[in-house]
Parts: sequence; structure tokens; C-alpha cells
Amino acid sequence: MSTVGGGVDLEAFLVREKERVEASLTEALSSLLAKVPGAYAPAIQHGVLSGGKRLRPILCVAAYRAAGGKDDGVYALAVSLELIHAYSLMHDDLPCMDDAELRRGEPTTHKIHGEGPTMVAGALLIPLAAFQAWKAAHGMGLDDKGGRALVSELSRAAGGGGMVGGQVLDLLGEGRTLSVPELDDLHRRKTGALLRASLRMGGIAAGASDRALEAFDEYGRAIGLAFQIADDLLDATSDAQALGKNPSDAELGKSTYVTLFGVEEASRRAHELAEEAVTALRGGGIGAPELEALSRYIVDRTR
Ligand code: GRG
Repeated sequence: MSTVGGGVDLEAFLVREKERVEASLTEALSSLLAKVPGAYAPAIQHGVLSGGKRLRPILCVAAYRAAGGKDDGVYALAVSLELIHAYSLMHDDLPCMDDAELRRGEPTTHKIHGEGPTMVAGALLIPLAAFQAWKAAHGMGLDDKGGRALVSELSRAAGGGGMVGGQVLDLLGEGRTLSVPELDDLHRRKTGALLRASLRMGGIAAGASDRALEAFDEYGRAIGLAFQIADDLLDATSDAQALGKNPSDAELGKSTYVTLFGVEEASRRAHELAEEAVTALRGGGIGAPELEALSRYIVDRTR
């Protein structure tokens, strides 16, 4: 992958943005960790700083820029999404959930820091993420109303109607064949809600118009599902070493887009959704070559 339509060198863009996100995450943790009992700091640091594509913050910043935002304080806002994402992976890997030993090619947080500390560290990240979003909103000069809109966007996406609700459906669905609407609903919540919030938070922080916010929303919904289909395809076609994680969906007895549609049709659907995302942006009058390239990257990625 290098230059993608619209003249964007996506590889260079991702490297540059990831570096800025990492710096912002490290800075955020150095002040946030002062607010938690010291015994949990190592597990939090491991869960947050042990790699990952940093896709959610990158999407948030890209939406902010596409809506005309200029303040680099947006990185501090964007990392609030990554704090929620990090907690979700730490908890998802616990023995009471997916019981995973490997994530991003490394031992999972509970394998290194223990189950209890990882559970507490993950839980501590939830209010820290909300506080981070609130602090960042004010740092960017937004008023309390703007700050509340951002924290509420983040909390809604992470909550029962979003990520946690989707995870519950996922756990309940193990060993059962789900229908397509059931699988769509599960993933719109579990994976899609936070991706969608990434776009919306970027738009809100930039003071985007209702029309632009609607376009970000549609883009976020489409890439949310496309991302999950791509995830299922990778899970079905790679081994644990190549993927850097275990166990596989098949080992967990989960319904996936691949088990429901097969590889070819699932891949066709993912690409169709990526194009729908691009159409939504253009329909909303948003010229954002980076977001267009990101929607295609999300379905063509190899990890
Ligand atoms: C209390 C029931 C309950 C739930 C707690 C555990 C949890 C909340 C939610 C789990 C949500 C989850 C695991 C979603 C998976 C999303 C997903 C596909 C993750 C992989 O995302 P990438 O590819 O990961 O962006 P990297 O490693 O790049 O950060």
C-alpha cells in the first residue's frame, strides 16, 4: 500500500499520525496515572501502550481536519477513544470472556500483570477516558456544552447500546448460528459504535454543520461494519502467529460474516461498504482524501 486515489500517500499519513497519537497517549497517561492507585499503573501502561493501529484516534483527527479544525489539541481528544478501546481489549482477553493469551503478537495484559489487576486497570480506564475527553475539549477552547456533547458521544458509544451491549450479544451468541440482522446488530454495537463515535467526535469538535455530521455518521456506520467483515476475513484466513492474536472465532464457536456468506461474498460486501462510506462523505460535501483512502485501507488491511 502506498499512494491511493486522491493523491494521498496513506502509508506515510498513517506513520505520521500514529506517531502523534503515541506521543499524545504517553502524555495523557503521565498525568492520568497520577489519579489511580499506583499498583494498577503497569497494567494500564501495558494495555494502552502495547501497539495497535490507533485507527480510532486517527479517524477522529482526520474527521476534525476534514471539517476545518485546525487545533492540534484534537490529539488529546482523540486518545480518549483509544483509552476506551484499550480497556475493551484488556477485558475481552480475560479468561471470563475470550480467554486470549496473545494480542498484537505479545502476551495479553492479564498474562503479564494478572487477572485481577487487569480487570481493575481496564475499569479505571473508563472514567479516565471520559475525563480525558472533557479536559481536551476545554483545552481546545470548547465551552461546557461542547465538552458535554463529546463526553456523551464517547460514553454512549462505549455503553450498553454500543460496545458493551455488543459484547454481551457476542458472548450470548457463542455456539449459536446468528442471522444476518443479528450479526449486523451485534457488530454495529460492539465494533461499529466506537468507530462511528470517532468520526462524530472529530466533527463535533470542529463545529461541523448538521449536514457534515450526518455524512460522518453514515461514513462511520459503513466503515464500522466493513471493518468487522475485514476482521472476520483475516480471522478466517490467517493463523494466530500472522494475526498476532488468539483464539480464533472458529475456536470460540462464533458466527461471523465468513461463516454466513463465505470468503468471496463477505469480501464483496466489505468493499461495497467502503465505497458507500466514500459516497456518504462526498454526498455531504466533504472532500477528505485521507478518509476516502482510510475506508479502503480498512477493508484491504492485512492485520
Ligand atoms: C462487561 C460484557 C462487558 C464488556 C466489556 C470487553 C468489552 C467491554 C468489549 C469488547 C469489545 C471488543 C473486543 C471489540 C472488538 C473490536 C475489535 C475488532 C478490535 C480490534 O481492533 P483493531 O484491529 O485493534 O483496531 P488494534 O490492535 O489495531 O488496536
